[in-house]
Amino acid sequence: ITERKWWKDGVVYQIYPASFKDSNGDGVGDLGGIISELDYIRSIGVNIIWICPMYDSPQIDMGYDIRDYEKVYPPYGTVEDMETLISECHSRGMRIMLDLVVNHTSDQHKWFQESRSSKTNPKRDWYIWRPARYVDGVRKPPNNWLSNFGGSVWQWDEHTQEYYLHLFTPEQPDLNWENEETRHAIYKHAMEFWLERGVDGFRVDTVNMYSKGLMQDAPITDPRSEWQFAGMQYCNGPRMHEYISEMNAILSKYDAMTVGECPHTPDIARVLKYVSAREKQLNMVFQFDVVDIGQGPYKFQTTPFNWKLPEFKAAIERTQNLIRGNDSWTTTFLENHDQARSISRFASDAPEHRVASGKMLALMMMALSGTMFIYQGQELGMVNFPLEWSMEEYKDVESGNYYKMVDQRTGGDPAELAAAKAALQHLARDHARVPMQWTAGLNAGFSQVTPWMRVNDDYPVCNAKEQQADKTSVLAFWKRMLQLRRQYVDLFVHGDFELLDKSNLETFTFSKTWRSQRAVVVLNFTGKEQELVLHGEVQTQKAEMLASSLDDSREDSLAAYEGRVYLMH
Ligand code: TEU
Repeated sequence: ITERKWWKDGVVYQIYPASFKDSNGDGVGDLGGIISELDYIRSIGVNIIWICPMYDSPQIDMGYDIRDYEKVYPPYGTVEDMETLISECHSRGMRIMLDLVVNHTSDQHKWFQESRSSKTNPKRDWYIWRPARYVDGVRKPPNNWLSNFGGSVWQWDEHTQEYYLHLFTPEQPDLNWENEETRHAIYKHAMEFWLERGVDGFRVDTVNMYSKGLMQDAPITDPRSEWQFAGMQYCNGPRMHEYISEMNAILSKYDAMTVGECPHTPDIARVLKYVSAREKQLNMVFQFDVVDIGQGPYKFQTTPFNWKLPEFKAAIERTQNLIRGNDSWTTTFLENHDQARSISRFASDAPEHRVASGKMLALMMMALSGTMFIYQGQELGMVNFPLEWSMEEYKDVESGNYYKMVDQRTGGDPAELAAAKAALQHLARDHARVPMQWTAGLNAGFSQVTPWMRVNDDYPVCNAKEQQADKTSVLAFWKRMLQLRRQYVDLFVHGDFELLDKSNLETFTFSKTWRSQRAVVVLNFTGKEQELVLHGEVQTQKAEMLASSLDDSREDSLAAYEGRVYLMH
């Protein structure tokens, strides 16, 4: 029996500072805006907030390029404002997590400025520098790795005539974790500085990328490109667990919660090394099985809705089964700042289905085990912005780079560019980053002035103010679902998951079991009525409906995008 740590039953609300609420009239969200809406957040029924990077940064990758760990990005506020935010959370009985981004820094961080100044600088080894290779007299980087945002992971530095490694943009050089002094500086400045100020935990960015191993060439999966996908090379390197144990020793002194981002790790045994309590590494991880669905090998090289429901179910099953018979823990989430909106991706954002889809997905999440994470606006059923919006509205470096790459590679082929745009409309990170929709008023109540990203067109029909006053809203339904989750915490947060209709293409049925308690969830993932079947042995039991996502549920069939949960007796 595993210990019930405080974070297990937690519901986390993720905040994107730039797009949550602008309190000082500059078109960008800020800490004052977050503080002013803490009561709103608490009213949903969540008890932990996670805020995306609010550190000082040149914002090449929206704050995931940190210039100074101990300073706040001035448009967001100051360290004093952070102290206020922390105490305002605590006085409401809520906890607060920050984003810990320590695989890389900004190229404007003073550590990197020193490191690049000369080959003999004491901080040279704090980053990953390598000499060039020469092939037929032509200068080449040390290997063929493709960066997460396109191009090589190596950037040539004229001044010292070497390459440095950047798994993300060239403005995000990777720190050298092999250097012990570097690691201790990271712990002190990025972790302890904030733990001392009372933060309750961290979402640990790209946690499995610190140890790079031998950095050998990746296999060729895209013959058209010089740079190859290398996630399997740079994730989960040989010293990973040693580094995380070291971090854990500090974090556990503060009883801090950790959730690590763990991409490219299909092997469950490997995931367990991170999340099994006895390993003393991380409390839980985000795996990408569910949110990667429908993405091409290069994310946007795909067509929208090319996947089938059984893939989605299998992905959920994999992350749910992580806790089965283990001392490990898991997470449940469908959205974050790197993902397009879940209604648009997994159900339907057509005006006639948006509300039903949002409620159905809320009901599903309510019943899944693990710590739950909700992304700002998900509680309102916010959806992707439309295809008609021009490329100008996409601000994310990943989206822009991809579109440029297609443009260059195809010589501006209109059909190729249209396909790229369609993929971006479906999958781009920008959809999560448009302003939060507070009211039907000016700029959706986000700001008094024109916001840094355009407000989605649907704010008059999808905003917090109107949903707070409407008992049939997506928001009202989320509140009900979070109450139900608390009421049956053993069953829904800790219970065992079992998939009951593996290959059905229209519905998703699963059961949750905790000792003698059992619930069955049925979800219709189509816009058509479906027959109601409670699969498996549960058919012989008496089913009591605990909730439906529709107000007028029919006895024997599920309406379009309806979800229900039954308690079995
Ligand atoms: O993302 C890391 C990551 O694994 C990426 O592959 C991510 O999936 C990306 O969004 C691809 O679309 C984290 C942050 O969440 C992200 O916002 C940052 O851009 C990135 O690290 C670099 O710090």
